[in-house]
Amino acid sequence: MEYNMFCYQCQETAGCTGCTKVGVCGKGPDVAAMQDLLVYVTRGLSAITTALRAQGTPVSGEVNHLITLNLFTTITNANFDKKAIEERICATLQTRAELLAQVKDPNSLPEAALWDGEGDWEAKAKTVGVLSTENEDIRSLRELITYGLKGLSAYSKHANALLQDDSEVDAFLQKALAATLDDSLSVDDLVALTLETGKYGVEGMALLDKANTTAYGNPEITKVSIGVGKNPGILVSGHDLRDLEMLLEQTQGTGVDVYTHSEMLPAHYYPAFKKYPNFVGNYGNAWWKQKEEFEAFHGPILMTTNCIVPPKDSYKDRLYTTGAAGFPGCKHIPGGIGEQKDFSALIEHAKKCAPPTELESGEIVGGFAHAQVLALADQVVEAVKSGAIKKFVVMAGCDGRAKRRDYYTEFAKALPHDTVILTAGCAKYKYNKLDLGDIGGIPRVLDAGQCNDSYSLAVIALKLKEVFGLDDINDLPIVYNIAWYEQKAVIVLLALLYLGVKNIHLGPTLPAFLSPNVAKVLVENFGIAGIGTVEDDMKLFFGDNA
Ligand code: SF4
Ligand code: SF3
Repeated sequence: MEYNMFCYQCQETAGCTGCTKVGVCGKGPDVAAMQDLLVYVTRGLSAITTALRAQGTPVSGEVNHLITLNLFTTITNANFDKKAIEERICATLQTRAELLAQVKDPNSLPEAALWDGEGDWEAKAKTVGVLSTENEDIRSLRELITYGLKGLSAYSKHANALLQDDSEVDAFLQKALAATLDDSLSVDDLVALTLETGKYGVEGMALLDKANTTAYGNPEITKVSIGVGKNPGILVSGHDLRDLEMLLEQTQGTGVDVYTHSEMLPAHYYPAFKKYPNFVGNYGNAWWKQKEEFEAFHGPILMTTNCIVPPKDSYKDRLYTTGAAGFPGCKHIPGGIGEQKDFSALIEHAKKCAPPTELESGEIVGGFAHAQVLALADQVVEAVKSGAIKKFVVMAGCDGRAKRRDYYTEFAKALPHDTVILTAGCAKYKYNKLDLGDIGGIPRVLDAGQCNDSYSLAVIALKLKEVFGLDDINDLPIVYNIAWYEQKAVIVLLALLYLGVKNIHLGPTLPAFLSPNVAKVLVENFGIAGIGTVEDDMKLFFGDNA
């Protein structure tokens, strides 16, 4: 059967099987085709860079950055701009041609490394998308690896923006991406590569953690206002802290305030951002509430990365993109790694806008990344030893539109009072405004930061394992009930599997890209499971204590 498109990379994929007419996210078949083609040429370029490294020829940082930015561009809700994606394909083909000339044995390269860009791109895209791999298990593993690498590339890109690189992570990312073209690899080979992807997921997150904390200090306990001030404002969303920093610098003394939305909330936890008097607070909730919240904000909005919801006409002229993000008809602010971006257009725009309409008032508390939690380690360990805290529940990940996600709010409410939620990512908006109280001064929701900061949760778990003298991370009083939506959650999942974490519950639905056999491998080896009703899951996790 001929489909208009085929994409099943996110949790909201149509019918839990695949978007075939148009994306539930709003991605049209033309954009989906160019994303498929961009992934294809990037796989080809990665085969070339991998061959170059094998023959001892170094690969430049610029090429590594091009590859990570390409993958990041194809993450769910990052870029809907066909023209921008076509430009990235052109740049990739050009770089590829230059590097191909240096490969000693080009005959060993796959077709993706040799395709010269001639002919009808849409027709070509139809032959290289997800369904071009016929065996469903190989396809499933190739896509699982690719989505993990997309998540990894997002983390690398944010570290690169802060001038930090890890050439080993880049080399692995490209080797693994090239391996998704290799027909000689078996299911077992690809399962091993999936776990290795998790290993580099940990490395990539560690790199970003180092980049963020070196540049902005260690996140610390912070109360963040969720109300509004009287000045016009600029709302910043996505995950890129460097963009936020440049915007804060440029708005000083202009009378324009800056607010965070969704995944930018954790920026308030960093000491370096506290010095800006116009950095007012967080406005609204998770990404999928954009339509009503962006309308009510009145001022310009800067999308630094995913998640963009296709904007309503009422505020489309106020929506700006930068970096990997893009939307046709919205102004894109240019600027590469190490370059100053010019946000004066947003600032002038903001001056003509009304101040935001207040949606909420009060404060939320966060800043429990690893350094802050480890500073409280004595208190936490004492609470565990005394039985005041019986369990930690990792509820990190993504939020989304699906009604089924109300489960997470109800689950948080139903948790026994001697449990503490560890979170990161926009999943937190399902319960971070509930009054869940504290245990001896330790809040019952400990927010480590963005999805990027899930690394902190691993560091905290490993530290507790050491403090309690345990051999197995699974002997800790920690359960995992993770909500996923897009590909950054995939790399977090693979990273946790690599660290040996078992029995992770993943919801609200299991990924459509897991074939029955691949799902079976994950269930049998790692105890991965979905979610049930709140009542059943309470019994499952807490038994008689529920
Ligand atoms: Fe569908 Fe998700 Fe792909 Fe969008 S990203 S087309 S919603 S599977
Ligand atoms: Fe959210 Fe898109 Fe995944 Fe960064 S903003 S967690 S969904």
